Amino acid sequence: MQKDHTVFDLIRKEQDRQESGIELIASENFASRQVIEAMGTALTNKYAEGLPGKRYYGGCEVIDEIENIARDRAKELFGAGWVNVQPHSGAQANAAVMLACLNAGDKILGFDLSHGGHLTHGSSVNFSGKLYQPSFYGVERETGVIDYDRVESIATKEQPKMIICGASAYSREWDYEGLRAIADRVGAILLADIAHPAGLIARGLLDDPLEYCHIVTTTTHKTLRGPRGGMIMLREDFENPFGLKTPKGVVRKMSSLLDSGVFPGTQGGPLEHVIASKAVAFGEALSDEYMQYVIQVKKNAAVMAKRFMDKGYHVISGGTDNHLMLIDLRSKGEVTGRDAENALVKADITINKNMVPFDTRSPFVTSGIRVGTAAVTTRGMKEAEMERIVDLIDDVLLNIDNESKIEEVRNEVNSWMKNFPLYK
Ligand code: DSN
Repeated sequence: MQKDHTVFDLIRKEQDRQESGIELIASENFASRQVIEAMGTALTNKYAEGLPGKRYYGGCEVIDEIENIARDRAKELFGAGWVNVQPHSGAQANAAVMLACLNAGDKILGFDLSHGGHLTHGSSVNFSGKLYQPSFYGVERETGVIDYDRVESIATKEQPKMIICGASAYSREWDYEGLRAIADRVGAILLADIAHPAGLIARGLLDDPLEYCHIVTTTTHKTLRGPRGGMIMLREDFENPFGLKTPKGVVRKMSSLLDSGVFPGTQGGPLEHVIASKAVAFGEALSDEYMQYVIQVKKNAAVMAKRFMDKGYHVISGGTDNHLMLIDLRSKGEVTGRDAENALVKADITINKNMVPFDTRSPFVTSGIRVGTAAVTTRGMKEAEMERIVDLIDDVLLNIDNESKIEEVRNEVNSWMKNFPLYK
C-alpha cells in the first residue's frame, strides 16, 4: 500500500498543534510514547469477545495474557478486587453499569450537568436521561460546594434506584461516606464516576471512592494519562443486595452482571490494542515518577487557582482540591466563555468554555471556562509556569478584540513551549 500522506500529514499537523500550544483542557493529557505505541499494533486485528479464558473466538491466548496484565495492574493501582478494562470510554462504562443495574424507567439521581456533572449522569440529551427518570442535585449558590443535607432531602423525596457522584467540572473533594449513608437509607446503588481525578485517587491524593461506593467507573486518559478508554471497578465482588437479575431472571454476583453489561450488553469486540495500552499506562501509574507527577498536578492547580483569584477572577468554590477549576468570567465583565475560548485558541492556549452553576447563558455560549493542569504538568511545568500561564490568559481576556496583542501572546506561547518538549 502507498503511504497515505493525506491523513499522515494531518496527524503531523495535529501533533505540531499539541506541541506548540498550552493545553489546559482539564480532561486532556499527553500519553507517553509507549502508551501510544501499544495502540498502533497488530492487536487491533483481533476479535476477542468475552473475557480472558472465556472467549467466543480462537487464538486469544496472547490477548488473554495482555488483558490479564491490564486487569492485575488496575487492581493493584486502585486497590480494587474486581475490574473490567474493556469499556471503550467512560460513557460506555456508565452505560454498561446502568444497563446491568437498572430497568428502563427506573429513577436515578445525578449531579447537575450545568453545575459540573456529566452527560451520562442523567442529561435529557443522553441515553441516561432518555431511558431512566433523572433528578439532580447541585452546588449551593453561595459557596459553589455540594450541600449533602440537600442531596439527602432530594434522595428521600425521589427514592432513586441509583445515586451517581463524580463530575467533569467540580474542583472539590466528594463525601463518599456520606453519600453511601444516603444511598443505604433510600435503598439505592451508589455509583462513583471518577473519570477526571482518577490518577489523583489512585495514588492517594484524594479520598478513595472504592471504600464506600458500590461501583466505580473511570476513563483512562485524563489524569490517569493512558489511552482513550474506560474501566469499571469494585472494591470486592458482592452478591447484589438489590435483587438485580439477568434478562433471563437469574440473580448473579455484581461482577457477573457488570461483565454482561459491557459485553454483550453494550459493546461487541473489545479493543485489545487499547487494552494493551491501558496495561502499559497502569504500569506507569504505579511508578514513583507518576507519583511525583500527580503531586505536581495538584500543586500546580492550587497555584493556578490562587493566581486567578488574585487577579479578580471568581473561581467557583474559591479554589480546588484536584487538577481543575471552573472560572466564572462574570466577575471580570461581559466576556462569555465562548468568546474567551475563541480568543485563547487564537493565542494557542486551549481551554473549553463551560457552564457555571446558575448560568444564565446557553451551553453554546456559557459564562465560564474550565481549566486543568494535567497536560501542562506532563510537559514539566511547575508553579512559576502556572502563574505565567494565568498572566497570559488574563492578557488575552483583557484584549479580546486586539488581534496584534493576541498574536504577541501566541508568539510568546510558541517559543516558550519549545522549552517543554513532548516526545523528546
Ligand atoms: N468530555 C469530557 C470532559 O471534557 O470532561 C467528559 O466526558
